[in-house]
Amino acid sequence: MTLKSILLGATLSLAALPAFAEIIVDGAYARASSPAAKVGASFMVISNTGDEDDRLISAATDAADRVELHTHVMTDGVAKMMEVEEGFPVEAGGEVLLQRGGFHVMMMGLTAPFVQGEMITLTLTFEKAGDMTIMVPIDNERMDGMAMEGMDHSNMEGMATDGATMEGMSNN
Ligand SMILES: [Cu+2]
Repeated sequence: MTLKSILLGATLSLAALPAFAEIIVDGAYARASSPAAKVGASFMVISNTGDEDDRLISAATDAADRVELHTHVMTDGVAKMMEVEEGFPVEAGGEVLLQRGGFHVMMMGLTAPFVQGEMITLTLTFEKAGDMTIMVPIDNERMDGMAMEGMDHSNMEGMATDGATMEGMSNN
């Protein structure tokens, strides 16, 4: 084999390397607003350390009958949840924050109450990276993010510390 053909081979194999999306999920937790609640939501930080844009397109869990990807929109000063059918984009080298008052994984028809400290299994499906199954701790008491969901006044304290909490998260 000549040097030239070795170099050519190396170039070809480099060119053949596919772009990839490498997904990391951090700080996931799930909560329901009360023990009797039939719906719950999960929040997390999704990072893409790969070199290809990706997208969370769906999620599934056996803890609920149905799972949707939601966001909050303001309509006439009232926060409402809406399904995001195209999913959540996670660009190459970027991250997307699923947090209270914003993007979240919505679980409807909970098969059992969300008990503080227990775990649920959540499978996230990405357009490029495929399926990723994670264990998500239930933390009904967590206060971070913008607590816009519902009219739960116990969240007022959490709202007051939003800025600090979010700054802390982005420094991770
Ligand atoms: Cu929702």
